[in-house]
Amino acid sequence: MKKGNSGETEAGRRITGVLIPLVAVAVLAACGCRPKIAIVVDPALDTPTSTARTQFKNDLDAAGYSVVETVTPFADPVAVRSYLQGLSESRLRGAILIGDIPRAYQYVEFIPANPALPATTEEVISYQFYSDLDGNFAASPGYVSPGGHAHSYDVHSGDVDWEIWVGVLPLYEDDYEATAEAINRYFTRNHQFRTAGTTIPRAFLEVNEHYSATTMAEHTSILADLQSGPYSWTPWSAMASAQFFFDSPPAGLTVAQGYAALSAGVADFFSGAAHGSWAAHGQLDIPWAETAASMPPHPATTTPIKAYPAWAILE
Ligand SMILES: [Ca+2]
Repeated sequence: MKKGNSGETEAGRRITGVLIPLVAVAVLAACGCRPKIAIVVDPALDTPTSTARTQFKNDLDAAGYSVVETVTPFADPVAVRSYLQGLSESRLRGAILIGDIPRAYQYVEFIPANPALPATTEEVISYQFYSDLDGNFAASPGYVSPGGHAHSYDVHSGDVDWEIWVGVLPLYEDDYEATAEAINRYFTRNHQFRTAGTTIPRAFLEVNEHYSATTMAEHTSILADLQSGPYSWTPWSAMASAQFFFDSPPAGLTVAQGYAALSAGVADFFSGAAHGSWAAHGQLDIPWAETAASMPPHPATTTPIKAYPAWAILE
């Protein structure tokens, strides 16, 4: 029987591989050292999302996380950050902010790699304010928030790395009823995903306006990237049924074919990527994305809709 570096046998490793998850869950639960996720809930969304949230919290618990939830009318982003900082000593991994949670802002400068292009500055919403819990956010003397925000910072210093991830299920267009419906739909799908796995009945479909291939070698490289590259939608994009569309004259492929396939109802999960890049077609635009929750036919196609995807990601 072969021995590994630490001296254990192949059989030992196999047995260990079976036992460790069961033992680990029991030990982590007992010692209180499970990785922790904080859920911060806007009080106005507490009752209307309560049932779905309970399911979500149970799912996280079953996945080995410890969940701490607060339903608090935080006065400002400093109070939210202080709350998260208080949890950060106890294996806090991430925070999910639900609803109208106070937002901090940062004044940032974008310096292009191309020296011929000018730097641009902008005041942006800062969820980094909650991800970096031990760094310093400050306003320099004389700094005035361009948007008139009370908590806006132009200096970020110290340990600027992020300690936790932050997820946001925001208040949508100041409409609490629509937001609650959307959040409940999300948690329902999340539960389906966790319990039924990643199976989808038809296919994953991606239309990507960023890329275009001029040779078959380029086509093959782009396709491989979309299937399993850093920006791919694995595991769905790696399935044999996945379909990808980008402009590739050597392969006779166009983005228009992709939108037609979407309208023809081939997909359960659609990803459309356009970004507003200078190279984009502009076939995926904001008005269409704004109404994509109901997945209307794309204006570029006249094909009658046979079925809509269950999920759509537009970027
Ligand atoms: Ca940090």
